[in-house]
Amino acid sequence: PKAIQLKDYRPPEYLIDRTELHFDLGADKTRVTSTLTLRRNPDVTPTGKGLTLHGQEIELVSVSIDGRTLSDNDYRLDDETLTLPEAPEQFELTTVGDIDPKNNTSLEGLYRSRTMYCTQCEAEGFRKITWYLDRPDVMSEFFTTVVADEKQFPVLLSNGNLIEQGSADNGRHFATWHDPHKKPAYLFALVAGNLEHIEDTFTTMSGRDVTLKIFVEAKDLDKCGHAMTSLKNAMRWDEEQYGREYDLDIFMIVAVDDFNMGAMENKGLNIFNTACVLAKPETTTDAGFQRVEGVVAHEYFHNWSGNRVTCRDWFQLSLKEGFTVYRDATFSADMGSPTFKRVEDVSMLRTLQFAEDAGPMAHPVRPDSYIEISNFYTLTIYEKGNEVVRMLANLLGPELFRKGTDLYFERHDGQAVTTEDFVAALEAVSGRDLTQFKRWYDQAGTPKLTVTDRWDEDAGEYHLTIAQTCPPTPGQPEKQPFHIPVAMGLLGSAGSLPLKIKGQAPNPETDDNTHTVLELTEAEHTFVFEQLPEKPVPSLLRGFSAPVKLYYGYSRDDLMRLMSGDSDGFCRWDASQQLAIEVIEDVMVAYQKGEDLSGITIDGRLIEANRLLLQDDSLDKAMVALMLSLPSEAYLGEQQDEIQVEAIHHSRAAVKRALAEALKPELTQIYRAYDHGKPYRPTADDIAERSLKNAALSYLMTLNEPEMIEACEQQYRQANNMTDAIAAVGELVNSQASGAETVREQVLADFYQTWKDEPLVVDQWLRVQATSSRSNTLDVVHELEQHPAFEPNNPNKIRALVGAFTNANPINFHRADGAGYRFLGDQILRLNSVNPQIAARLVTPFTRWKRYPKAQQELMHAELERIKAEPKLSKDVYEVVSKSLV
Ligand code: DPP
Ligand code: ZN
Repeated sequence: PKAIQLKDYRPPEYLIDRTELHFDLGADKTRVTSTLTLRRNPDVTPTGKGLTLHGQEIELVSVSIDGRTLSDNDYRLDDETLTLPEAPEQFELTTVGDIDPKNNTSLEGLYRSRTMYCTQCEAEGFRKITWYLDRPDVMSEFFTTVVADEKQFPVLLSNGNLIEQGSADNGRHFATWHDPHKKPAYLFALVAGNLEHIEDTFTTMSGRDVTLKIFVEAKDLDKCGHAMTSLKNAMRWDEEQYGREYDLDIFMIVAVDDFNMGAMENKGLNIFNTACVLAKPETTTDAGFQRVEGVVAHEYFHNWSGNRVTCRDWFQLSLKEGFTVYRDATFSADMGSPTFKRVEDVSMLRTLQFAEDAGPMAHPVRPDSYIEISNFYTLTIYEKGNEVVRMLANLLGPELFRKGTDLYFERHDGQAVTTEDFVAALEAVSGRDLTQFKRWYDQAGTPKLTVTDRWDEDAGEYHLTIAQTCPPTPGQPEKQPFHIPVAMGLLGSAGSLPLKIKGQAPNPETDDNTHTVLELTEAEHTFVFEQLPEKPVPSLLRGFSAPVKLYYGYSRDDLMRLMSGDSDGFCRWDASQQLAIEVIEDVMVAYQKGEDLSGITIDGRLIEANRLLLQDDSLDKAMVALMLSLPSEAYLGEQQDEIQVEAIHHSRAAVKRALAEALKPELTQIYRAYDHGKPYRPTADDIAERSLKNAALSYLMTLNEPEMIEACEQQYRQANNMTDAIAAVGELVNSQASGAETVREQVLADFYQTWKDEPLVVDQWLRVQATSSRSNTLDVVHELEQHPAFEPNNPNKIRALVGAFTNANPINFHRADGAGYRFLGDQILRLNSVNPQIAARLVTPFTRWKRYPKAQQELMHAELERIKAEPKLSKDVYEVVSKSLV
């Protein structure tokens, strides 16, 4: 397979003004007739090579130009293209082809999911439907007719507005849709099925009524309300925050069970993984409710950031994704708890994106080459892309940023553009030179800030020096300094200190008396703070103002001061995590020496800090829950030079147990005070309360006491919502107590019996077992693979069982005998031919092989080699595996 390079980008030689599609959904095959109105692109000098269209896995029936059928000599056909060497300047091209959606297990193009037909065209799925210029800079007006059996497929949908419908021969019917907005093929969608829907209306800011419909299978009709509310909130928010109004008379969402990603922003017809749209308290956790709200908003926001203004080529993917994640993250923050949302996002970024950025698949936010674009729907494109937009928004401040996005949308409406164009609009409104800032788009790797300081008691001056470096990444041995905003303040013994930087006037946009943003542009800067009454503790990177790793030698007392006294919620939380990391690392040293960890004493400061948290009624419960939670094993691993899975797991567990012992009265009180009969609401306050209570339960369960096991079982049986139910199941599944065995078996069996007809709940049942830290988990996973609940080709099931075991269960996945690795290798090889995208995603844990001790490295390396030796390796898997082996 060959790499595609950004530097090879050329504008299209032909444009498609009009696209007319006719789908005949047969019992067996589907016949697609496409009529394209083509003309030469006046801005491009002809290369004389004619016209080459993309097309894959389509059986050609006929090709004609302006109504004249071509003979075999008039075109060339291969596995990926159809070439017309003698294409005229301007013409109508009709192709007829047969496709086989029933056997399309890749879930790209047109495919069958349970009883319905649906499509997924981003990034390059449209070429599996018909021959086309399947690239985002070719935008066309679409007319789509679908013909299908009326009984089996009463609902026929596509993009835009329904312009005609009626009956056809043999008990069939048809519908014709017209999308007046020009769009690239990746935004095309079609759905045919026996679906029910809920309906609502939204009146836009200019007073137009838009019909909103959410289509699902009949059994899911009771789970659409939250998505509808979220959609209306998102529509209003986008009007208020960005001045963006919806532009069609109808907006539709369809839920499908088999879906490679979360959801897809097809124009006017979003298609969603059921996991990202269905929600009701009995079946959906708090995290699930929040995910639905966030994803519904995300896809809706794409209507402007993605659809009206789209990407020139796939290297620009973050243009729409980074910006849209930023939009949905700020939306979710507005709807719920901003600190909670920020901490959640930063945790994910620092654990998973930082790992990606330090591994063989590291790539810039705007990559310059890829083999398979599906492999680039990454945390870097989405989450680091979000951070880059967030930095821009913060550098400009809210007013200028809004002016900048207004200009961007106005300038580029209906165009396919680049990240340069986005930044240019922000430069134009602010007068700022963002040339250096743009390195964030071009240079991969996580910058590292090393902070040192000096206190000059006599002068009352505090000297803060910040140096930046960035490690090499594939293809980029050397890095230029980044433009890094460091939001900060200084803490004294009684709270925030006034800031006065020598030689610098305060910036009224970002500074108050106690908060400022330092802008780093050089490899090293020193800032001198004057007129200080005492030696301060610096509060750095407030709100996580830049996606960097920051090193400063905080003492544990400094961390306690930040935890209790800083004005920034993020920094308080981060200090709690840093303190916990240090205490866990103390225990790791003891573990490595072979000491018994069962009754180990830990640094009392961690206990005291947590006691204060638990006793302070004035604190936001969300903050308490967050600060009380220990850093994950994955994040702890990220802090180590070499990841010692067992040491991390056992030391973290020992610290958790020691905290539970010391804080048992406080934790018990929180647990007992919770009213389990309270009606469920997914509000920020209630979510925080549940999360704190379940954190208390989790601590107390480490004590292996019979009354807690009983309480846990009771919580499961009494729960009126899935958050509490699954939290209890999770604790029982992980419990090492001998008394938990019987309860665990009963509860798991009861859970399955209760929910076996709800696929999304069954996913949770699989996940909770796959992530158990008990030592027989791999055997359980093998058994579950044979269980009727596990559908081997359904992405959600694969993620719930295989993905959860290999990504979220380090102690069992990294078993010394390599059995966990072999399991993953087998799954990747099995899925390679079934669904290459999903197979390639599963490789991720293996990409980190160099981070582990030698014995584990060798075992993982052997699995990568075994996969690479597969003769029919998909491009998707090949790219990840071959880059990992470099
Ligand atoms: N463009 C889609 C999304 O992120 C990818 N599935 O919303
Ligand atoms: Zn997106």
